[in-house]
Amino acid sequence: MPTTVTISPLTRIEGHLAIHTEADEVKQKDGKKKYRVRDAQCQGEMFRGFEEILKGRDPLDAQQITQRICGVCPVSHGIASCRAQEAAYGIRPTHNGRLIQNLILAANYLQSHIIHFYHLSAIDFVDVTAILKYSGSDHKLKRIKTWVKTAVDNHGKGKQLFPAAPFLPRYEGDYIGDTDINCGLLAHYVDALELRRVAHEMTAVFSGKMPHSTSIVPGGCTQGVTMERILAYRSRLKKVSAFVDNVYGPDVLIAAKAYPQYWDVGSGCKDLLCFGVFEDSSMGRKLIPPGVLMGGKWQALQADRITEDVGFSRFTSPSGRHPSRGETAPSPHKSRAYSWLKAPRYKGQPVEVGPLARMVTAFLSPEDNPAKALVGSTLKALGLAPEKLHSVLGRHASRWVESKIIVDAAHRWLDELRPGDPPAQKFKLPEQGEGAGLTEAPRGALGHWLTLKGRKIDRYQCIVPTTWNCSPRDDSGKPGPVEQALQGVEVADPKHPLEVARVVRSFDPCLACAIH
Ligand code: NFE
Repeated sequence: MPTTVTISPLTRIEGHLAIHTEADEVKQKDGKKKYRVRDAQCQGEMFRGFEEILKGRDPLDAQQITQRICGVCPVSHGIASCRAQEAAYGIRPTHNGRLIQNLILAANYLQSHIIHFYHLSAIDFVDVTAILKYSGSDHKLKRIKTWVKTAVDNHGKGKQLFPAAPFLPRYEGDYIGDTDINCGLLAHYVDALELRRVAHEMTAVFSGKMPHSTSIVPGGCTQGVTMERILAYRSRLKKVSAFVDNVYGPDVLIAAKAYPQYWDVGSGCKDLLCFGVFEDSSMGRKLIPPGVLMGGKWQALQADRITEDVGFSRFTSPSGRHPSRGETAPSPHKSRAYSWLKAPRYKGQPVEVGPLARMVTAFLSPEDNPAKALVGSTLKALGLAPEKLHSVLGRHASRWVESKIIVDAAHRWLDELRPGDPPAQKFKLPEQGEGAGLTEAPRGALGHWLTLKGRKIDRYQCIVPTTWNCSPRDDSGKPGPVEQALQGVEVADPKHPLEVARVVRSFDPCLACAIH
């Protein structure tokens, strides 16, 4: 009989995700038991229905309403909606509008990647109780020590039970053993909170506020370009840039050095999809180009080959449709169904999306792009074959490499802004039309598909990064990318499935987005 290993809910992600696995006992030479995951299910546990909310509304509300899908990546939804509307209206953003959208999105990516590494994932590796041995004078570390000590002292005494969340309680397991390394990473955990604030301020320079930008519109942005705004953004970008170079990169290397086995854990389906992101010229060329990896080979993206299955999803909408014809008919009690996520497929196959997919497809793309040099030099420095990127550590390393590419590009986009030039394109709303907005959110490929009738939204469908990654089985029974990545993962203690959590969190799931 297999052992059931369940994490419900999985914390330190956005939204409501349950992971159910079945694992087989494996005997080891030393007589100790361990468990190997044979099968996994990702269960998205909530329905929201944004696509239904949008029906019949003014299309110009769409970039505002869809941003409410998520507080972490609202900018990406705003931009995907604008791209879909621009296609339907037959317009392109102005020179400044394109660059401002890039700068807003760049800041959102940077805060997202920093929060993911330090605040969501690193404490799967860092031993927070090591702080109890700290005897130095760093103010922030002393405060963390008091916090953790109170939790440890009070635990089980019927007092305030868990006052050190998100540090304690936790799954017990093979955390980093070196006290100095643990304390250093905890100090960076606090520094990263400050950097995240700085990145949010960068977003707000051109977007009015964060989350939920008020300024992104089809054709550009309502916020004009001034020297003051350029300086406000650049001064903060320099701080984030220094953190990415001097702290984030070295810390990813520390994790990689401490856990080299995670270059071989959590590989998943190895087929990858990227829509491309950051319009890098008025001709629609993207900084990170679109591309697909299937069966180990790079191929050009064919967006008409995307479908969504619902065989195991809580929907009665027709299965296997292209999203431009998709429907959202919730069915909470449907038999066999175990998730509120649909199962998007590319050419009928599950594909992984996200920073790993972007960096690998860009690295292999025939188009010149900055990932070629940086992915190549990073692999060389680490002495790794590209194949190793399909892993838990590959996802963390890809996020850092991408942060570096984005920081460099943002400096250039600031130089290219033209103060005083129009930030947005004028346009007239057509009676009817259709458009697809394909972009990339921090967590991966994001698509919005829009149909207009009588100047109102007739149909709106989103396929969101985590819907790709955490999808349930498709109609043919093929598991989704995270479900596949969990197959074969070894767990030391089924009551403390830290190894499972590490794999799932490496995808940076956002269930709020995925179920939308
Ligand atoms: Ni809610 Fe999002 C990103 C989008 S994820 S965070 O990044 O789109 O599935």
